[in-house]
Amino acid sequence: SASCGDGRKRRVCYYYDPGIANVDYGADHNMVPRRVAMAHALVEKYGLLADMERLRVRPATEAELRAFHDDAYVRLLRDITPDAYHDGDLRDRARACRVGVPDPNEPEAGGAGAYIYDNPVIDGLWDYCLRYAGGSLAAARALVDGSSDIAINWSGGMHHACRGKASGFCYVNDIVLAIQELLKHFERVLYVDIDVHHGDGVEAHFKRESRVMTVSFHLYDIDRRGDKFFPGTGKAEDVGEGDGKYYTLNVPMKAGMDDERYQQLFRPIMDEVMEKFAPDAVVLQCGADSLYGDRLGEFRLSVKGHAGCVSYLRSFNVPLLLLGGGGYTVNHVASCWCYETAVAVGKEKEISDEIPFHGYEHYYKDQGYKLHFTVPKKNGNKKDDLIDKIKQDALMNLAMLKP
Ligand code: ZL4
Ligand code: CA
Ligand code: ZN
Repeated sequence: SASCGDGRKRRVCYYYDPGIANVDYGADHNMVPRRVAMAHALVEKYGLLADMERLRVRPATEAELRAFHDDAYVRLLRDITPDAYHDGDLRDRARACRVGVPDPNEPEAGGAGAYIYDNPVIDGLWDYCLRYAGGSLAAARALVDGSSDIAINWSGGMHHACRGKASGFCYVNDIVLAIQELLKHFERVLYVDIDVHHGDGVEAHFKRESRVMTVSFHLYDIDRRGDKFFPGTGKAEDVGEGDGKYYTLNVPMKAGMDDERYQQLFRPIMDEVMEKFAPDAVVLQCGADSLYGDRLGEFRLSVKGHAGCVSYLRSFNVPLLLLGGGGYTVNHVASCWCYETAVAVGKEKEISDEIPFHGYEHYYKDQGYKLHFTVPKKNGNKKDDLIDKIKQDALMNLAMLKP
């Protein structure tokens, strides 16, 4: 089995489109696309661009989006603007697709109305969707044409978007599009999702497909007072259907997961997945809301703990697509994706813990201007019996996979 973080070099390509950094979901919204510009500024100042090929900025086309999304939804994303929303017909079409402009006179209406806060009609929405999807497609093609071993698009990873509607801050599912692109060349594609939320949109699309295996690690809590943790799916019993039965794996966890316990699950489970499924390409959604201190997530991973997943999968020497995703404490997100870029090129031991001057250094005051924030130790019982149960459930499902 694999040894962690071997020193062998990889050909890495990197996608960054500055056009995404200025997108604004709204003043109080948790999703802040500027975090990708912050990560990029760090990557640049640490000198990591010299070790990667920079992919050309290439927005997706309408036709490319239609490879997954339905026509009516693509047309809506193309036509809708904050202004156009307020007149008549478009408003109803938008609401049906779960996008909208929140009404201040109707704070958090029930039903579809509530989700409009999650998926607002923002200025430049169509352009934004084409740009982040274009990045994931370009990255996938760099693996398909064999020019790279690892391809990175931190602005992608929007795992909740569905065929005909937005969900959970995600409008276009760039992951499904990228996997479809990889399937044109690779026989089997593995999707791994370490965002704190369940990767429901990707799972739903491939749950009947045996050429794609999806594995999501996430916080699962339907028993909380008031509400479930979003999206409320992803229990261990959900294993896929038909030809795809057992090609879906869910690893539901409780709040408070730390590096040690996360890796106690991630490594043995991924060892088994890599051996049984033997993928020809791996897509890793690196949602950074599983880090300690996230505004939405409730895990306690350090940057090194999170990046341990990247180095572990990298060590298998299979073409690897790295995507972003969630991440709502922007300094933590930028630290994490910069460090993971360093892991991809094999230079994580060489980059200094001192945040360089790069224009966003003031965001790092609370972490002492260090790349690695500290995770306070938490005492109390470790509930390792729970970890064992989660691991057993996962390994039992994997045992059903034909080798
Ligand atoms: C907000 O404060 O759980 C949006 C979203 C906007 C501004 C002011 C509006 C106030 C938290 C979240 C009302 C907001 C109510 N504003 C939002 C069931 C919900 C219906 C909508 O990382 N309300 C929905 C989505 C999740 C729900 C998580 C993770 C994406 C990813 C990949 C998506 N939706 C309840 C919430 C705020 C807001 C404050 C918010 N929304 C937190 N969690 C959700 O997996 C990128
Ligand atoms: Ca996940
Ligand atoms: Zn998330």
